[in-house]
Amino acid sequence: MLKDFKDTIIAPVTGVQPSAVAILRISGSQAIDISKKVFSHWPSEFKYRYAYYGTFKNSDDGLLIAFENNKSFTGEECVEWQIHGSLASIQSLIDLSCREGARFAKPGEFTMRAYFNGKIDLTRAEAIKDSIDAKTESHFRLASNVRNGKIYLECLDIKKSILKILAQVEASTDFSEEVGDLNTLEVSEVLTLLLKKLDLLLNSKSSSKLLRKGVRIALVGKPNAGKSSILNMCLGRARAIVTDIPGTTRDTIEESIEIAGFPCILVDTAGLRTARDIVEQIGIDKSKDELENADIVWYVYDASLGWSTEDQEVYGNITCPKIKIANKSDLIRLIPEGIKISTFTSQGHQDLMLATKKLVPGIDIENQIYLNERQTDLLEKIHNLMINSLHTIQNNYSSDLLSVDLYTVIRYISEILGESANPDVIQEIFSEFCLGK
Ligand SMILES: Nc1nc2c(ncn2[C@@H]2O[C@H](COP(=O)(O)OP(=O)(O)OP(=O)(O)O)[C@@H](O)[C@H]2O)c(=O)[nH]1
Ligand SMILES: [Mg+2]
Repeated sequence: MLKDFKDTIIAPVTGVQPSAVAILRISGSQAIDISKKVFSHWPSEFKYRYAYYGTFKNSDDGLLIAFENNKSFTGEECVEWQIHGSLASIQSLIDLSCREGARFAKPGEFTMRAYFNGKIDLTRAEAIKDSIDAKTESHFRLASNVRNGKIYLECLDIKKSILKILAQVEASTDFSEEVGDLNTLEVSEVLTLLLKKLDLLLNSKSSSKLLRKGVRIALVGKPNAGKSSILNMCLGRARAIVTDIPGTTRDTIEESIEIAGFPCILVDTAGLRTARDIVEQIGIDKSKDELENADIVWYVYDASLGWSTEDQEVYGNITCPKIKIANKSDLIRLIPEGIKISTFTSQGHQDLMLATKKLVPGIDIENQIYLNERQTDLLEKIHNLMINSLHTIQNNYSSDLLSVDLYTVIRYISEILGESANPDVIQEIFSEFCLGK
């Protein structure tokens, strides 16, 4: 899916300004010409991928590095200017470049060009965004694996094997006298192996989903049990209001933390009781929604008051993985039910983390593949078609049926890789990128 881009585009590729240094990237057929006009020390013996120090036309000074199209990120001539990261310097150089014929780049436009210019396939383009969005190191490393071609290579492998089967099917139909009948045993062995490969890929789908959306942990319990105090203890700061008045928290509060390499969202909720007013009722309804939507529930009770029938009623109805937390354990001697916590002394904090880790699926950085929803969806369709194909071959049904299914598999693989993806899908993917990427 190659495309010829006429415009030369420019944007800062570094983040929040002001900063010590900013990098402006200019990409397209005029990148060098425009750079020559704004950089006053253009070297007489210019070389690509060499850093040159000099002054820019807006009187800033910095470095310039140019990349030829087969070595650049975008697959076009590309020049990067490292300048002072002041808004004024950045804006004036962008204005100067636009006057010389460049245009300000749209979000994701550099990566989109890299994709259309055949530098990367769609899975690697998506992984660039995932790498930028990653909130934990393990998420970043999994996204990097995809960026380095893990899904791309797996898909190419599957595609190659399917094309081979299709060639055999066609040869056995068109030239049966020369090549003989289709070796159904061999084909079903290959299909079985491919199905195992797909199973392995799809095994990562639930942990990929959790990495993407974060593990939602709801802090639930009666008023005054110490839910907000536990939230604050886990964050290491006083995020939620804590008082001894039951019903202090009225709305849900969400904050991110990392547990076992997973981004987790801790959700503090309003204490469960018969509401005293409409505001509290809305808060309690939200707490009940959180109970439904959570991946894990931390059920908190006041250990000094003991485990009540109301606690048991709510706790017993929680269907997702749950942890019983006996808070205020500094107030009692007896070992209560659940994990003993005191937010006053931080006792039990580590135990809580360890117990939660056990409920979060482990991450195997080497073997796991980070899949997004688009890829998962297509891989599942491929998986179903392969099961059909295996069924067709094992029951000696018409080889036309086999061809139709396997050609559809090829089409779906091409969609995963972006070789034949719908333009609207492509547009949507790149529109979610940040500016300068
Ligand atoms: N002794 C003792 N008191 C605690 C502990 N944790 C919290 N408290 C106290 O218990 C009271 C209630 O704490 P919160 O964290 O506001 O309780 P909550 O469950 O969020 O209450 P609501 O928002 O009303 O649902 C406050 O006075 C806290 O200081 C603890 O570990 N030990
Ligand atoms: Mg509270």
